[in-house]
Amino acid sequence: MASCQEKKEEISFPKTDLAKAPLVPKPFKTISTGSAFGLDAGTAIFTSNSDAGFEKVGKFLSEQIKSKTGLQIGVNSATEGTLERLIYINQSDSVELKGPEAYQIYIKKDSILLNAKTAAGAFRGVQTLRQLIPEKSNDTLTDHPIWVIPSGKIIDAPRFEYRGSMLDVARHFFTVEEVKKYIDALAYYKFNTLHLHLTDDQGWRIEIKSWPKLTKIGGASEVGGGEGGFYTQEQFKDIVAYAAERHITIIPEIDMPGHTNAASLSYPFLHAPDAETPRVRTDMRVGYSSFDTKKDTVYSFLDDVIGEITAMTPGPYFHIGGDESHATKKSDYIRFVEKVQKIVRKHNKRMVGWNEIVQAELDSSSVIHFWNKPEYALKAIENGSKVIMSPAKKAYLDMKYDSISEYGLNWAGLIPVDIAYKWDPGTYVENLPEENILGIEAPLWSETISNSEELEYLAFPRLIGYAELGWSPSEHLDWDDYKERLAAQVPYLEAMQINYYPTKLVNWKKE
Ligand code: TNX
Repeated sequence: MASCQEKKEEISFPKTDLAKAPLVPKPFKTISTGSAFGLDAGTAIFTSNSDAGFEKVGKFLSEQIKSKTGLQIGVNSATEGTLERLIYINQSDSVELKGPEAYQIYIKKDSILLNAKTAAGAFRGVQTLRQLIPEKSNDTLTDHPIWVIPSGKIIDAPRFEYRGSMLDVARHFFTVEEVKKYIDALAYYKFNTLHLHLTDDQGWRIEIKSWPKLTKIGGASEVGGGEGGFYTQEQFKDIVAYAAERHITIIPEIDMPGHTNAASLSYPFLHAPDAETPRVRTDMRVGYSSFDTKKDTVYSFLDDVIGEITAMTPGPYFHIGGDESHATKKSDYIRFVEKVQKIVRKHNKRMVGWNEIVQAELDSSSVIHFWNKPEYALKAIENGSKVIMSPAKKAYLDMKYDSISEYGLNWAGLIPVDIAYKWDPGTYVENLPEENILGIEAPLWSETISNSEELEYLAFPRLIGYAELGWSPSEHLDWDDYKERLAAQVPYLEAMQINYYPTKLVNWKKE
């Protein structure tokens, strides 16, 4: 040990400034102490053993260190003799940790201490550590490579409990691998939810064992005439588990009573006689399909569908869509939403629906997903319901950046990278109190995109800004400060082979 200590003394680090690290989302509070922790082959990770989740978080960190630096860092395994520096991930019940996702990091010369109440909090803190590890080692400080991590203290907790994105796998199908790649990026920026829009007029993407034609017939098409596709239940469970390992909850959406052409094409009894007759749809129109809200068999069908899906999703929510049901009479729509809410409650989930659902009488546990009408979001207050903020004009990842954007739509306007960042989800809907706001979600509709490269072109870099809007306190939301930190994300995006739109608004830090 004595020789180790001497060795440590020898390293004299250049002066550092933790507060200048380009972290996204920006932490609640950062205090610099000017020195450094040298990550090298002599580092070991140890974790609390009071909660099995902490060791998993330690292993995740070890894997990420390996892929970034090549270092093989043991978790709860190093022997005294080889241990020079320590990263300790500690379960703590400290009252200073506000909420399950809060964490604190103390970085000193000989140790990093990461405190969190829950494994989810530890996982969020690990993302901060990943961002603090430099791309390149310093090979001149000592006789071996060292990755210099600035010393100091970070105190952090999210502003909103719900920070999500949505992927429309219905208009175009995305493979399990493509969804996992998106989940990896969400995790890096501390998102905790991925909403999957699993069904629409053009396709049904989730296997339902009691109604096999949904995927056999309804899964075989997509926008533009491609072959479509669907997830088997095993594949869907695999996505849920992959997300859960990253402390991300999957929210499944079955859109209804409109956006149901693919379901009604598979089982014609579902179809409302007044709506357009089901046929394979590969166009982008909306608002022409509807379930028959008067038939009991439609509700027993939905009980089966909701039952099978909720059995595979551990998260608290089930999303019923409910948007743009222009082919359903208003009174029928209201009754339908109220009946489906009962089914969702029966399966022990909280119902989420696009903002139109407030026309129905809602349970206070149901969540309103705001996208276009502020007056609908405000109705949530009367009801005691929470609201997810996805204003189309600011948060829709499928809107074009500018008039020359390759992909995307423009019905809600163009959304350049600065406009996507310059709004506050806490005050966007006037008179909606922050305590009614569950959080923020950035939806990515897929009419114009069909693979990871195209998806990433629309999502990045805007998604990174939404991560900060959901996590960081409003005092930290400053475009000029943010755009510098955004520019520094290039090495991560390149290492992960994530495509992004290189907007001229940002001075990208390319090699
Ligand atoms: C509106 S937003 C829709 C979707 C489209 C999207 C395209 C919402 C709840 N419904 O059906 O895909 O616009 O931007």
